[in-house]
Amino acid sequence: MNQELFDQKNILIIGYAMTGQSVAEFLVQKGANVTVNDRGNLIEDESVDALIRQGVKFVTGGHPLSLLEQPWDYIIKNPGIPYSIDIIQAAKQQNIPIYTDVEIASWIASGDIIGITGSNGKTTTTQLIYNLLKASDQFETYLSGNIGIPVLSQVDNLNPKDQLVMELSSFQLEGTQKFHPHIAIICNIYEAHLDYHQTHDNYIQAKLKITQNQTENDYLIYRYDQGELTQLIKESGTQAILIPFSVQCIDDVVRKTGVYFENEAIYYQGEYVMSTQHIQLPGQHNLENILAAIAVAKLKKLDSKLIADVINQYTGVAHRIQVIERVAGRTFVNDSKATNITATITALKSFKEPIRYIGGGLDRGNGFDELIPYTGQIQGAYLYGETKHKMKETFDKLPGVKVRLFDNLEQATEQAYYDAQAGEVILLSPCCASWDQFDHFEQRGDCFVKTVKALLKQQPYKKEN
Ligand code: UMA
Repeated sequence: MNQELFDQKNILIIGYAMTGQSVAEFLVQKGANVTVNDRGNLIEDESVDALIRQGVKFVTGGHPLSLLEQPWDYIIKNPGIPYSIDIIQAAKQQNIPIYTDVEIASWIASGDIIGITGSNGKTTTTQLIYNLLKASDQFETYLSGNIGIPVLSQVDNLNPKDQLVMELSSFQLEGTQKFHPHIAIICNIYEAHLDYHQTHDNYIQAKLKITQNQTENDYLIYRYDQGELTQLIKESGTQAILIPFSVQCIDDVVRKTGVYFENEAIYYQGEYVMSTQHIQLPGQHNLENILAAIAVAKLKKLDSKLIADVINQYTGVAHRIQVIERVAGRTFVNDSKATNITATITALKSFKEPIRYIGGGLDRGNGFDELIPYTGQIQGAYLYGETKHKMKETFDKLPGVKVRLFDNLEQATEQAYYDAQAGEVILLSPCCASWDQFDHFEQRGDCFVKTVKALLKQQPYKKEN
């Protein structure tokens, strides 16, 4: 490792939380002089005391511009903080380099980086790739990134033959300069995170950074069925070998170079890999995630039998169209990770049964009418959070859908629980970020699961219902 990148360097970490903590712990080990700055107070965080004992300084409760009067070698920014905040803008003007943990990791990581991005499905795809590679005895495999494991907590473990599987958000990719995955995957691109990136084009450019440093010895796996993405990849000038995946558009290009679904089976460059008969994940979107993961497994020369075993065993990611209970003919589904319209459309498309829909959350300024074509099965809408009135405007346009408003998720879940009939799906797929009432979507999903389980205990359904 290039110790001189860190040793005795003056480094300012902006934004603590999981990422900032891992960056501070990493840098302390490498001999850097570290200061952490967060707008929060970090009072109850035990990790702060441990780092203070190791010489890390903390400036909390805001982002004073006076911090920039010190001679920083560079800043490492938490991906959750937008580039638009004053201190980042001021640092840019002073030409202080600003990096993310993903960029730092790419300077020093041994082994192959497999980077996965996309608007939806990237967590499932990342998990599948990790499970597949982990099942092989050819190399060690590590998991990291947006999935909830900061990458700098992993890089010191890596040897040259190892595989580092990284879920990458647009927040993490924006601002990368040297980041260079050997295999990159773009699951799909839809409109998302406009509040962070300001324009759709900025968002797309951030996503495409995943391939900016790839060479003709690297691979880019991407969704072929999405014409816009195929076009963007052509225009990006990527040097990587292209591997398209496709469920719908099976042509000569895909058959020769890609991975695809045909006749209830999955094929890789013309070779049969597995039947789809025993796959447990629901929906076409999951089939696409599986195709992308199989492309990686095949590039890593995994045996088709092993691939089929791993894929067939997999039942899904927590909080992502996750069936949490099937009771008295009712199916309770936690899709708390659906923080945007496309993700909720995907959830609505995954079921054929009538749906009790629970949604709402942080208001990012968008409307919800794009949901309308996918709402045919919705019997009742149980809305809460900042967006409940805006969502009501959309659901009021649907004949026969009873719309009710609540103060919080518990109340909305309770009413949906009482109204649900046998044969129905009770779906939390909020279509909004959680931050108006929760710290993160996991907390929101846990709240839903807890409420459902408590109701099942206290007010079990009568047999005849
Ligand atoms: N903060 C400031 N100033 C600001 C804004 C925030 O100081 O103006 C501080 C907050 O007080 C907080 C920290 O910055 O202390 C940000 O907290 P966080 O929870 O966002 O950060 P982490 O725990 O480090 O989580 C981040 C990712 N969060 C985001 O990108 C918003 C996690 O992705 C990721 O798992 C983790 O790093 C490890 O890599 C979460 C996410 O929601 C799951 N990602 C978005 C998504 O998937 O849509 C992109």
